[in-house]
Amino acid sequence: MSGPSSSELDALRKTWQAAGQDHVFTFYDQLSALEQRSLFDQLVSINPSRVNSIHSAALQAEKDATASTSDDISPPPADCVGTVINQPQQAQEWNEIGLKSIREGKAGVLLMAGGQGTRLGSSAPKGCYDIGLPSHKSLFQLQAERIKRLEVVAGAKQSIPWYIMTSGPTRKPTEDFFRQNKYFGLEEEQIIFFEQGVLPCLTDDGKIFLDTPSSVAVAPDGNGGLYAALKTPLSSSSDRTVLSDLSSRNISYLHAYCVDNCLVRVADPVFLGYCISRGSDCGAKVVKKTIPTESVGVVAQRQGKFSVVEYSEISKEMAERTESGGDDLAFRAANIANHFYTREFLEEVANYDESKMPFHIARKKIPHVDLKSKETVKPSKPNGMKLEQFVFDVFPFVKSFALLEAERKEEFSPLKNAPGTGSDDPETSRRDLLEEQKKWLENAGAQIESGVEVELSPLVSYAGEGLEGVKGLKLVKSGVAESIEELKKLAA
Ligand code: UD2
Repeated sequence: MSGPSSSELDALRKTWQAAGQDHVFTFYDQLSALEQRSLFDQLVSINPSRVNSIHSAALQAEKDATASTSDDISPPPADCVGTVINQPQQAQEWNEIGLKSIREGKAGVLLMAGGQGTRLGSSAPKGCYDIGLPSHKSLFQLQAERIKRLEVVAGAKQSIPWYIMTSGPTRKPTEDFFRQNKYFGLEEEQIIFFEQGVLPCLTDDGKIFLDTPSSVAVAPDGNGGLYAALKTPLSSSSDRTVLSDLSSRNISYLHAYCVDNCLVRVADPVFLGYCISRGSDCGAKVVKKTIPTESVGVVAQRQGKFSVVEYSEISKEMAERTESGGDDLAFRAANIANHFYTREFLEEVANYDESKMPFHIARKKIPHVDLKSKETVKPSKPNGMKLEQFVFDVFPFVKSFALLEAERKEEFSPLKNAPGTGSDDPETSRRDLLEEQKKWLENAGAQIESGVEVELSPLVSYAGEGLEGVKGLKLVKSGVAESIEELKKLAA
């Protein structure tokens, strides 16, 4: 591999000097030819003055957020809020509309799986995680099987496309995992991997970190990187993008969700149907905030525009306020990163200037090379920042917003923390999934002996349907059922 010419190198150095970031060349002359090439290529792919602008804008946005007052914030207007809680008839109507969109091949799924899951303490992509179910299925497998089942339930003529957003650190292991597991029974062509961008990690005063003498430390640009990634070629050898693929498949509606929720109803027909019936261009599914002090962001309005408001941004009085005539909190729409989009809306947003949506600062522990000693430093407390866009920061630009309230126990149990933490960890995920399936079986008329643990494959039931055959069964053995016949074998 040939190294860069001296004129190429000079031109690059000048660009980085002009941006005040040329310390990234500190070790350049000591590197092997291969390392020099690799650093050169990485630096060519980064625009240091763009990084400086993003850094200044993010600092400004942080200041503005601190200065903003809670007077600007109001609960979502009642006319855009729907609920499935205790509304089975209504949910059924929306379900039919959603199933029709799936049957007609108009619905697709967008998975945000570019995060690194550092809190979980696993280096593999979060979707590969085994939450300890009897079947040991990974989160990716549960989601794939729900898609497969839904195609059957809807009587779909074509498969539901599944767009999976990865990032530099997660792309290869994610693709390898799917290949090794034969795409969990889905067609290879229905799964489309794409990659979000990365941004350099910065010191508090905006200097780019090196993570080795020959590479800049980078991190994914946040789940809001989704929008720019929609128009990025899927690979270096193709012009195809997510947007062009959506258009060629004639997909009109998308359900987007986070990888780490074991209860997620992928391509949820009820949510799709609700948003479609309202003619909305974007929607959010939320769950009820349990108590006023719960640390979750809520969907609300800021100066009349939809937004996610952090718990720290609303006063105690606002957090405790209830809706007139009821006990429900006025600010209760807890965000679970579960969104609906029309394709037209995504096409519009993907072409926004990047400064239209803010970059947020995440202060983190960033391992790096010390420029003087050349030693690797592994900090024990935050020493710098990652810059991220948030997926919900498009809400202010939505023309017709739809908010759907779902039952937390049925739809949301996120995996955020390491085993044994006691909340949002693998044990709570496992517990909540098995508990939900137990309820489906009991609702269908089965009895489950105390201490017996039955896991139902998503291929048997997507959301409690299709269990007519279990009526009257007394389940006395623990196990995994991949079919109703297997379930019957667990009965007395
Ligand atoms: C997210 C939401 C939060 C709440 C919570 C519920 C955002 C910004 N915050 O918080 O409001 O709904 O989830 O679980 O949406 N991801 C990427 N690329 C990235 C970073 C993250 O694809 O660069 C994905 C990640 O793989 C995951 C999702 O986004 O599927 C949420 O990421 P997270 O766990 O970092 O977000 P969290 O818990 O801070």
